[in-house]
Amino acid sequence: MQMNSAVSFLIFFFVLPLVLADLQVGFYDSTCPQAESIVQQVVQIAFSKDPSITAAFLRMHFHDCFVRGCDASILIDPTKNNSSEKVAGPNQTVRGYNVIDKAKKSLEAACPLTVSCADIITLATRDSVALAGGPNYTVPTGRRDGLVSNPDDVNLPGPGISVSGALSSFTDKGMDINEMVTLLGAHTVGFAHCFFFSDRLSPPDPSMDPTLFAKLNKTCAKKASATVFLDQSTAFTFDNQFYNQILLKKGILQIDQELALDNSTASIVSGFASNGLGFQDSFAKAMVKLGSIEVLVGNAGEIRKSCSAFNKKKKGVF
Ligand code: HEM
Ligand SMILES: *[C@@H]1O[C@H](CO)[C@@H](O)[C@H](O)[C@H]1NC(C)=O
Ligand SMILES: *[C@@H]1O[C@H](CO)[C@@H](O)[C@H](O)[C@H]1NC(C)=O
Ligand SMILES: *[C@@H]1O[C@H](CO)[C@@H](O)[C@H](O)[C@H]1NC(C)=O
Ligand SMILES: *[C@@H]1O[C@H](CO)[C@@H](O)[C@H](O)[C@H]1NC(C)=O
Ligand SMILES: *[C@@H]1O[C@H](CO)[C@@H](O)[C@H](O)[C@H]1NC(C)=O
Ligand SMILES: CC(=O)N[C@H]1CO[C@H](CO)[C@@H](O)[C@@H]1O
Repeated sequence: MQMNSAVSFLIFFFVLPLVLADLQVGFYDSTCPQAESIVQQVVQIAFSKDPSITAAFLRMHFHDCFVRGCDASILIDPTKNNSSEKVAGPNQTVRGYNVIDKAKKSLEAACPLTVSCADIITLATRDSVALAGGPNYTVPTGRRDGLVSNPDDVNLPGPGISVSGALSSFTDKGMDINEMVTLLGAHTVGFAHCFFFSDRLSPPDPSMDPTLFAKLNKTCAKKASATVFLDQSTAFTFDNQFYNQILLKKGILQIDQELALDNSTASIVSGFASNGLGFQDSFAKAMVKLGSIEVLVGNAGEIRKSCSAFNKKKKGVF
């Protein structure tokens, strides 16, 4: 008897919280049943005004999850005496913050201090991908918001990285070569600024299609902050055309073009280029995996009241 109650004590107070401390589909079903539909409405309005919001969220989600895990650390504004991830070089040009803030405002009105900013990024990304013609996948929630945002933690791969260099940064996060090639398929939407690929223009990169070269050379001559579509064929549609474009030497970023040329990735690229449904299916699975990197769950971290600032510490508790 005594043994039994000791065991149930252990199960109740130790094992159970561990089980609950997992991401799960429908995490907010009882605490905030409208959570997912509130995010979806805000995203739908934003998308109808600017369909490039899909690209904004995809990049934000990637930059959040690859730095300290998916904990919304990317959303923290720097303060007068302290920096944050937003200030780091690779963050440059990440966008979509105002839409996340709008969703948070509606969620705080409906269910105060319940839905994390990390989950808002995840859900908004999912919804915007579906609106752009991509897969509409179910995604587990229950992430908590982080308490640290430090520019020194931002160590993201740059556009000139080699395939093997990129792969080591993905394997560090538990993702394999298939998942990496799949996730880079997100470059089927969105823009790139000239300063991220101008090294391919002088001297001319022989792996670039000459017509594309002429076009980029002209656009980028105007100013380094000019932008071009990452997918020159269907820039606002979430499809597999990115892979067909890089097979035609029409990749914009060096890493994108390398995926089609490198022996370790070329066959994955041609597989996705000829199988749009296969790509969508792989993408949904890889996004769920990306969204679970080093997440904070249970009682870790906090639920932020405002996504761009840590909650104020309670005073006089002790
Ligand atoms: C080796 C990995 C990667 C590198 C080196 C890389 C690099 C870049 C660069 C340089 C840009 C241009 C940014 C700009 O000019 O504003 C960009 C844009 C973008 N990236 Fe990546 N990326 C990588 C992986 C990913 C992943 C995994 C995703 C999402 C799953 C992603 C989604 C996007 C999107 C959607 C854009 C367009 C952003 C916009 O229109 O604002 N990238 N990426
Ligand atoms: C910034 O100021 C806050 C509040 O005064 C303080 O708690 C924090 O330690 C300071 N941070 C740094 C890096 O100085
Ligand atoms: C995705 O699926 C959900 C749940 O079935 C639905 O409410 C939503 O409208 C779908 N989104 C799109 C863009 O089709
Ligand atoms: C200051 O930066 C440190 C390191 O990122 C972080 O732990 C702390 O919460 C930040 N404080 C403020 C007030 O932003
Ligand atoms: C355009 O191409 C020429 C010839 O390679 C090069 O010298 C020039 O720097 C390029 N322009 C830009 C903006 O890179
Ligand atoms: C790719 O494989 C082919 C034949 O298997 C070989 O000739 C070529 O050198 C390889 N290229 C690279 C970059 O490893
Ligand atoms: C949104 C944001 O804060 N972007 C910053 C990213 O980092 C650069 C410096 O590297 C800043 O100039 C941007 O303001």
